[in-house]
Amino acid sequence: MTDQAVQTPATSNPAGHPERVFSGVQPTGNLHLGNYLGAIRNWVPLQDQRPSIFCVVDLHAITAGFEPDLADKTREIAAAYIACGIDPKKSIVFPQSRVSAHAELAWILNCVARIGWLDRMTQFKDKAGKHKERVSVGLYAYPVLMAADILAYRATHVPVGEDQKQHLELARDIAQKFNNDLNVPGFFPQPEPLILGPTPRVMSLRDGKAKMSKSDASDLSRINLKDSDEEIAAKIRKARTDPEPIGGTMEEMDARPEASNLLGIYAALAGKPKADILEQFEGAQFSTFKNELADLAVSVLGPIRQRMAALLTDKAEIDRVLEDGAARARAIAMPILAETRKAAGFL
Ligand code: AQP
Repeated sequence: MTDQAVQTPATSNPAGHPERVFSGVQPTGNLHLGNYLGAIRNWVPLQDQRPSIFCVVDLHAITAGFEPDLADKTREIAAAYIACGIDPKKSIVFPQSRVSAHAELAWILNCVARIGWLDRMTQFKDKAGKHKERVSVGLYAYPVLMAADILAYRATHVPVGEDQKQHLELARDIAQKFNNDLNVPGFFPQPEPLILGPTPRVMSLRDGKAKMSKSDASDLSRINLKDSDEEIAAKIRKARTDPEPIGGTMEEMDARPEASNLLGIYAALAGKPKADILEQFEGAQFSTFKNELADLAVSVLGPIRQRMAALLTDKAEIDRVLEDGAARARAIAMPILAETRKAAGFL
């Protein structure tokens, strides 16, 4: 996957703004295989195609409560980006909170987005659960801040996991409404979601119907990028499956969500279509398949963990990289924010 050219769709950008890639990850909890396969890994080839901006979205991280070691977690995500193959000289890597345009544009866009639009966001419903009145206003407005992250750079291509598709559609609606309401056609381009790879939604190792998530109470549900080789292998061996051997059609496997998820993880790690993996392991017992999957996962994730650990021994260098990225990000976002303020009619 990482060394293949990625076909990206054309985006609606009538004003011909320069094309840019933007994406980010929150510095909350441990980065896991879902973040890697659904997002970060897919960013690597994109940075050779268009100018790319990869943000550590620390303002998003506080929507669910203040993190005690936010700065260290921010450094950890930056180290993960670099360990996974993001080149901070080629791409811009920075913490969201170091570029004030994100928060300022988010306020303007809060006045564009409609309550009815936000009420439809399924991630908010999942995260707020039954106690909607007790969660922060920030959690509710999260997708508007995400729209601001993207539009602050007039980003045209946004590689995300499938779980973020609805937020991307909202960002497109907000961009369109801003352009229409203020009569500035093409001011913001329509950002195009890039949902890439054979496994755009990695599911929990304990429940094939729930997505792999940092906030799942069970650590056995996910493979963390920081897990040791032994932990990775043990979690894969303990992953829930069913008693049947691997086989059947892709449609039949879809009715076996845990089994299908493991095949999907194998396919994504191997950089092959899932149908090929189904054919390769047809008739195999899960005990055999899990050993192969564990070896593959360790061979991909082990070197990433080692690179991350090496990078994190020099915090000052990570801070220098992030500060350099923030300065380059500001140089793009601040003029776009100034134009936005003008379009909105501020003095
Ligand atoms: N399970 C997943 N499969 C595929 N992609 C995933 N992503 C997250 N989980 C999966 C993608 O990772 C990127 C960064 O996500 P984020 O930092 O915004 O956090 P998130 O989506 O909220 O991730 P989590 O693990 O689910 O965190 P919690 O538990 O805190 O909610 C995004 O591109 C996302 O699509």
